[in-house]
Amino acid sequence: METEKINQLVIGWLQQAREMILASFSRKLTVETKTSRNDLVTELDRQIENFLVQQIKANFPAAQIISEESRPKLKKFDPQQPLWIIDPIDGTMNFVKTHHDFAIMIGIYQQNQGKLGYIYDVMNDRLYHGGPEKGVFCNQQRLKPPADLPLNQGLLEVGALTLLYDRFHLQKIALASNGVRIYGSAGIQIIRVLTGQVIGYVSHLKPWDLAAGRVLAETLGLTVKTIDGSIPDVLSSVDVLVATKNAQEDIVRMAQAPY
Ligand code: 2AM
Ligand code: CA
Ligand code: CA
Ligand code: CA
Repeated sequence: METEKINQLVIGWLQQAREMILASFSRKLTVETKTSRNDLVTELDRQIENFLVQQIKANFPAAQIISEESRPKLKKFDPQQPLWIIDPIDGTMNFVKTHHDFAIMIGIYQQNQGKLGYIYDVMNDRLYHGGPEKGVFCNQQRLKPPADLPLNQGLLEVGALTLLYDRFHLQKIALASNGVRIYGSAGIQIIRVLTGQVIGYVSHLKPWDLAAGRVLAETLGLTVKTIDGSIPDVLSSVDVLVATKNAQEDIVRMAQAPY
């Protein structure tokens, strides 16, 4: 199926998923913990995931699917076939506590190359979407590549735990920026890099946290690198940096400094 037809289908599913989320605010939700008291899953994470997986399977029988709440095994994928990577609600803690600053994310890859990415900022009704064939859009508006500013000329988004535990000198790196911001959703934080509001985002991410944003960031000429400056594997959990090229060089250099 051609890219634009896939795109129209996915946008329609995401709009339906948003309606499910808005409708859920009028009832009490089931919330469970996973690995720790701060690692949550709600009935909506599962409902959105099931809905998207059903739609993909019905329309694309050859699709391989990785989605967070199905606890996927990450070894068995054929790079020749399309791979859909889903985070049904990114920022579940924000969803539960604030009803704001969470996203639905889908990344579509083939031969380890990103084809299409979707980050839906649900509460602001802003869908960031696109890929190398068509460019990157916020709803209907095309995004321009952000200015290539260095670390000391912009704000930096980070993962809270990565900063609090001071992994790879992140506190020093954050102090070298114009200031640190922590929105608590990888998707929302990557959007802020895409739009040039911040110069980078650094965190430890799982494949579904990065898949969508990676396609969009690379399409806009931003870099997506591990903290030691190498290219992240699509199926690995990594310390990763989505940033302008200049900020990426600054951050990797500081992260590699000896203790
Ligand atoms: P999630 O809500 O989809 O789990 C919060 O800092 C960001 O880190 C969110 O994007 C969140 O995605 C992600 N994250 C990944 N693993 C996490 C964990 N064990 N606990 C909390 N957030 C996690
Ligand atoms: Ca989660
Ligand atoms: Ca996530
Ligand atoms: Ca999630």
